[in-house]
Amino acid sequence: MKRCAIVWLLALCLLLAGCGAQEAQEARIEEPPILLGFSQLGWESAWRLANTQSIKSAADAAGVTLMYDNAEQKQERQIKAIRSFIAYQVDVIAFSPIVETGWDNVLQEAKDAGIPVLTTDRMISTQDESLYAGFIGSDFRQEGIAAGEFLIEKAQGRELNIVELSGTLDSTPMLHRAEGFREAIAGHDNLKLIDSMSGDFLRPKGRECMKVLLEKHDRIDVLYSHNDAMTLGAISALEDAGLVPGEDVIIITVDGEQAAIDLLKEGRINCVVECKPQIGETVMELAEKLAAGEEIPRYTYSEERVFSEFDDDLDAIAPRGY
Ligand code: GYE
Repeated sequence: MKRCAIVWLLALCLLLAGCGAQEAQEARIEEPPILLGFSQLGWESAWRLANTQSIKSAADAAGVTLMYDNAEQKQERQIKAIRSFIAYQVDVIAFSPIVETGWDNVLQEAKDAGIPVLTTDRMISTQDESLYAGFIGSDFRQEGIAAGEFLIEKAQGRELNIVELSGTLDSTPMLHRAEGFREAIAGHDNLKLIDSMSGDFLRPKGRECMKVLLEKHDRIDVLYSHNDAMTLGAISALEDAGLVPGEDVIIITVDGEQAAIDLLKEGRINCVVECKPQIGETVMELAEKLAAGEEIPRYTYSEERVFSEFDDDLDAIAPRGY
């Protein structure tokens, strides 16, 4: 039986036993904290660390008991964590799916156990939409569009060769940031996407991929990178090759870590598309609703902005906190 139904039943018994409204009210106040099982996908970037921090501190502030597991970039470990949350009969399961596919079996088990599921930060792809209650995170397609729109303005019709460093294959940010960018630059024949490699959202891989791309292509004018960690790696590879990032190669990145904003101010990055990791508070609000048996919106998106060399108030950007 659901926790909240037990509490109401208790209150009803007290009333029937002749207790007054005050005692019933007290029984309600003593409702135990909700138990939220949260599976984080890994440690790959400063964005991810800030996201974990946001979830943990929001749980504390909301009085939510958190069962937390970090899957260290392994889907099997996320599945294992979700199974243990089911075994513990948590009130709600939230998880940030490393990739979009492969969740149906374990989510069916959660559904059979009557535990609602919220996907945070990334989405899943399934034929059975009843396997999760909702999603909270960023609109990655919009982020890709914003990156493309910056480039159109920056290019001013010039012919430019673009390379893309994409995130983890089959992950929502990788798929949608790629899609939005292509959608935005479609029809702009001066903008040529000449290559794309996955750097798995990791800084060392960003550096390695950029080296390979520089060896492979005579002329690279633009780097569009799906996250700041890979961008930082790529920038060191460009500098090793004697190129000036921000001048010789236009750099467009996504996330908005402090390190990227600092490079934007120095002119070594041209555009930073913001992606907010601080979604903890909203995750708790949605989890509380789900635990109470209430409906939640199917999609809840963060509001985000773009920082670029076209802004005249770069010094006014508040410390990013990640
Ligand atoms: O952009 C990247 C992280 O899923 C939005 O994952 C997140 C992405 C973020 O590793 O830095």
